[in-house]
Amino acid sequence: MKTVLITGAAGDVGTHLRRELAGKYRIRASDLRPMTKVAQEAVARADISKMADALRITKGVDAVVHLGGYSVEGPWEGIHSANIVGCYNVFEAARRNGVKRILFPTSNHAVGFYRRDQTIDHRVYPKPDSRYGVSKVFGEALGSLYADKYGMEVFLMRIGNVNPRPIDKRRLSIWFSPRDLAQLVTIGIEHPEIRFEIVYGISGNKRAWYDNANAFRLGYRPQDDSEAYAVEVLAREKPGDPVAGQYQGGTFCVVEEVPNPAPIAAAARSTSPRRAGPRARARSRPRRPRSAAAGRTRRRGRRARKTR
Ligand code: 15L
Repeated sequence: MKTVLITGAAGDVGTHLRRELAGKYRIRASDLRPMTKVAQEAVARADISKMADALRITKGVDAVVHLGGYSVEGPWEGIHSANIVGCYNVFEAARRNGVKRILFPTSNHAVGFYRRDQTIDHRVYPKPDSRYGVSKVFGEALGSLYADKYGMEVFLMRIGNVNPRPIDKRRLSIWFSPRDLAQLVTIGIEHPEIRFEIVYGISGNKRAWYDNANAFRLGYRPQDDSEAYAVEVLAREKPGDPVAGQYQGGTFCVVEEVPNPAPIAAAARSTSPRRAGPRARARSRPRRPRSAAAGRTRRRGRRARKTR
């Protein structure tokens, strides 16, 4: 049985994945936060922004599923420490420990500034919608480097929204059920011919904005489709920001911060505005337009720049 390290294992996606993969792999679940054990797994507390921790947890595993990091838009300091430094540490530690296979769940927000009337595939160039999206593009680039230069086997999944059910209209297009997530991750771990692949982490949604041909080529056969929930989801939908509504990334395209449901403690500890001094607090606060009119003008400018 293969030993698989899952970083960020205490988060939502990690928890779904550990449940789905229990019994199939020897799981080493790692996070900075405490977590409740699922079945027979081993738990390894670690702060991936520290190389020593990254080296310790990647020792002796067959594959890494690197979920750990800041999972939404937020202050740069937190994203930098978790998703830039932390991501580098995990790739580099895996390389030094001779781990060949690494699965990196990147995000729909790496390409969130594509319009909703476009269908995109794995060959499009990145159009991140946030600092968070930029950090995911960094992880994709790192994966490419480690595949080409060090011969690592890298499987990048641009994840939509993992949830037992789709939660709103945007998520009808990017919904990813836990069992489809487990199927795609299993392909990433087991497929004999992975060198460097980009796939979309979504279910077989009729409303998908992605041409997921590369995942299908590798054998992915999603079992779920958000359409089964469309009537009930659309009945609940309220009108939202018109700019956000044009782009695949939705609200990430227009806001400076999304509440982080599970900030990794490293980011929170080293960068929390509440704990920092007044100057750091001012630096880390998202800049807001001074008036509604100024906000409209800025947004219009942004729109003009982004529409290529
Ligand atoms: C993501 O990349 C986030 O990690 C997740 O929290 C959701 O916000 C998701 O995207 C989404 O777009 O719904």
